[in-house]
Amino acid sequence: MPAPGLTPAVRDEIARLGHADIMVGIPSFKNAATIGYVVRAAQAGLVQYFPDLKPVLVNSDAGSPDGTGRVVVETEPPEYIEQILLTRPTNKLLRVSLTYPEIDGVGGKGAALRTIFEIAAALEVQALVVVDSDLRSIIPEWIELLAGPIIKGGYDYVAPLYARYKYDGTITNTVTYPLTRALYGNRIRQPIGGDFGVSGDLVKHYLTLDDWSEDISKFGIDIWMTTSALTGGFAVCQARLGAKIHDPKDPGSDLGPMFRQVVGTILRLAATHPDHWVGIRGSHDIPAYGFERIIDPPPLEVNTIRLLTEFHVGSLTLSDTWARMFAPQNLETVLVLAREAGKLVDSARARLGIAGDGSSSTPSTVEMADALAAFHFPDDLWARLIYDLVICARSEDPPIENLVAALVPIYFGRVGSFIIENRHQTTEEAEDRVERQARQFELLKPYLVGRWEAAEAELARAAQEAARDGPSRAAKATSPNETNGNGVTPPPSQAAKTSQTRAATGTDR
Ligand SMILES: Nc1nc2c(ncn2[C@@H]2O[C@H](COP(=O)(O)OP(=O)(O)O)[C@@H](O)[C@H]2O)c(=O)[nH]1
Ligand SMILES: [Mg+2]
Repeated sequence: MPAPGLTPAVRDEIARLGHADIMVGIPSFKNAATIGYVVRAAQAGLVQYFPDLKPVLVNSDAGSPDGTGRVVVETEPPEYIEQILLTRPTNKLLRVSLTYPEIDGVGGKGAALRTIFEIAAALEVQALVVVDSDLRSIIPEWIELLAGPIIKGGYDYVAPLYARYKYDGTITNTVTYPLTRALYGNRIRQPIGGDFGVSGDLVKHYLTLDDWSEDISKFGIDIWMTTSALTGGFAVCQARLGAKIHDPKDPGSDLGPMFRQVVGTILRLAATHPDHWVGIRGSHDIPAYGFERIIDPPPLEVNTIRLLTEFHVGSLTLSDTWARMFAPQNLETVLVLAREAGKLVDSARARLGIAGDGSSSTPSTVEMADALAAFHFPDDLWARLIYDLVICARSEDPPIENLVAALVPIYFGRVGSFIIENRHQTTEEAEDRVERQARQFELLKPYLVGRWEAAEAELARAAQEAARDGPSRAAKATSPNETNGNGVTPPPSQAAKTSQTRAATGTDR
């Protein structure tokens, strides 16, 4: 990636800090209420577990108006930690809060992390630990769990392993885990967990990559970090952190943008790295570091009727866009499922006495899921749809972000089905279903590779023909608009409709 043009303030901080062995980086945006605890836990972890290393803590803030940065520099200092833990580290811990520069006018978690990478590289750290600023469940040991494998074990990338409630982490469970596993052959259970350990070498590798995008500057950053570690050939492991408890997301507005940024990024990366996945079949376990944890994650409620309603309504406005995205037989099955979802929602509403004007109280997750029990969105269909989108991502036209936006209602249908299927299951049993779906992605990998190779062969054939017939034909023959790379001729001007897709689900990534 190109140098982001660090601000003079950031350069001054780098000069002041000079060098460090280990760094904790914390991105933030309006987290004044929670970041103090995260800073104290991180300080305690650095002091307690790495007393002989030179530590630094950097908060990369969006210029939050709620005083997040002030909380970071005013919360109890490292001396307080030394007192309560009765330790005397060799080096004094320095801490900084700064406002990160946007990247090409775009701010977000990814832009915050890029500044953190720049600082970590300039300070020549051995290990960088990144943790979110809204964490409630972080304890000092997390710093050891995320940095230990790098400093003691020679790993470059440490992904988190959390205990999560069965309905939590749906972007992870439905897309990033199974797709990362099937594409690259690595079973990284939380590829977008948000809390990571990164070696100094990998930080420098990140800074050399030149594929930064708007999505990566936002919530695409996590899957970009994980995928870039894999495609760069770095040594990856996982760390058992226990439960992840953090700020819940606003169901109506927050998850749709995150889904688009994360899924857009994973698809774009797949399309630009075929050499890293076309030849891979099956998958293997990734070593896990840290002692086992037995934790019951806090439950959460999900409005399943709303999920299936979104799926059905999406089919009414987006079917033309879907026709550009999916192989014909997959499209047909999705449309049948969406109709079925609509009918089941109508009868469930009647059975549960839910008024259309929202005046009635919302039934529980189990009540809704019981009323919708006949709905089932098969694993293999979901895998094929995601694979169809990998094929679409080969082309810039239509932009993959429009197609991913049009995928959101189908994702809601898939999540609704998962909740219905697991309504009476334990979290462990639901986990078996996540595994079953991931195996389905692996089983269908030949479908993806077959379509990919056919599209490549078509491109090569067109290029050959064009070379033979002259330049004017060349432009026509290779235009991705013709077939969208997936063999489906698109009707005109459908992209605009994708903006109608609205985000609404009750689950977190
Ligand atoms: N600097 C910065 N940090 C952000 C921004 N958006 C989110 N973050 C941080 O990224 C982390 C993860 O964000 P969060 O909203 O908790 O996402 P989730 O945990 O994945 O649901 C938190 O530490 C946020 O403060 C942003 O626009 N700028
Ligand atoms: Mg969070």
